Amino acid sequence: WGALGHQTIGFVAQEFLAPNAAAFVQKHLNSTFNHSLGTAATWADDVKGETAFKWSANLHFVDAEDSAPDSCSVEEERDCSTNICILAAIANYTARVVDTSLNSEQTFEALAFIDHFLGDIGQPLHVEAVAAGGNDISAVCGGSKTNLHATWDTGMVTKHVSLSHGGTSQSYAADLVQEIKTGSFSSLTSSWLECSSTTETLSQSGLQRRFEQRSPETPTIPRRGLVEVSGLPFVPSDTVGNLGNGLKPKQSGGIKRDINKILQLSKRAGGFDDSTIVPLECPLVWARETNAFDCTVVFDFEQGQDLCTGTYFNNAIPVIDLQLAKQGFRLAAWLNVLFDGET
Ligand code: DCM
Ligand code: DCM
Ligand code: DCM
Ligand code: ZN
Ligand code: ZN
Repeated sequence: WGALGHQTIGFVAQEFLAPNAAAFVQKHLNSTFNHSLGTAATWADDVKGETAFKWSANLHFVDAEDSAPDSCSVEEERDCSTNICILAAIANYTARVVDTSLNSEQTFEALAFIDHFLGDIGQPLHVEAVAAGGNDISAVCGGSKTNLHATWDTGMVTKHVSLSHGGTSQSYAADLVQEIKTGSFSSLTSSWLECSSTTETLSQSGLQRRFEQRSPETPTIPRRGLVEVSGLPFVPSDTVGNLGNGLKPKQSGGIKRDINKILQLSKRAGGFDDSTIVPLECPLVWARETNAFDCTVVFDFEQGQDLCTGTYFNNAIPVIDLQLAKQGFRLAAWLNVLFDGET
């Protein structure tokens, strides 16, 4: 999501915090963020372009290697084997936000990342590999040329909020909160919290499905798997470029530079390629629910069609309302479980 979507999610969450969670937020989000999950929700996007936080850029999504729009699925082993994805990021920062051995800056980062990633995991194109989450599919929104991903992150949200919800994240959040408390969403909230354990691991849950091993005689490098390069530690395959096409590393001219790049990236990845991150059940449950929209509304359009009007827009808006309200409510519930022991 863009800033408007993320802030809306944060402002929705702010309305449902239990006392200890509210106090934790008040304490760890300083006045720069108005002590609010709404204002702090964009911090993760604001820093991801900075050198010091480059390692976090790929934590905003999971490239689910399904066959959308024909077949939708998210699998932890297939899609997040490096732990460099939003599923593992939520597990990581959920453990860190309650780790009292961390300093106040680290605790702030953990809270701000949770604030942001519980939003992004509700955006259908943040849980989809096709065309880099739709970034490589051109689209038209309101007469302007853009791409499918940006149309979902910002284009449709901006138009919808300006047409129907007062034009700001605060006014949109207030409308969604109303729907949650007494309107059309009130009958759904208990189902939204069906998964709400912050500690239940994926392996405990029984949701994990072993991915079939590829036959050894056709060794292809999975897009998001791990490959071994001439005795170096395992590195993410998407940093290796075309090394997988039967080329021995020494036959490749640019290999020395590539390896330096890989080593730098590995270092910057901080704890994220670390096997100490234990996948949780709930992020996968949420991601699968979100990813299902990639097999319904998301890709249902013709080349050149304006997506920010007519049938496509009318079908997408209920999904956007639902996903923003639901992830805001889940964000509050997640913090309530962590700090108040309840949802
Ligand atoms: N803190 C907290 N709860 C946590 C982690 C940290 O209340 N789960 C607080 C304690 C400190 C501040 O954050 O006031 C930063 O910790 P420190 O003083 O150790 O840097
Ligand atoms: N993104 C995604 N899936 C990808 C690549 C990117 O969801 N495979 C997201 C991250 C940003 C947006 O798309 O929200 C634009 O990405 P970037 O800034 O990396 O081009
Ligand atoms: N980091 C993180 N999660 C972890 C480990 C580290 O977010 N599980 C962050 C903290 C630092 C950066 O990664 O900003 C590098 O951390 P370190 O110096 O501990 O590798
Ligand atoms: Zn995005
Ligand atoms: Zn993001």
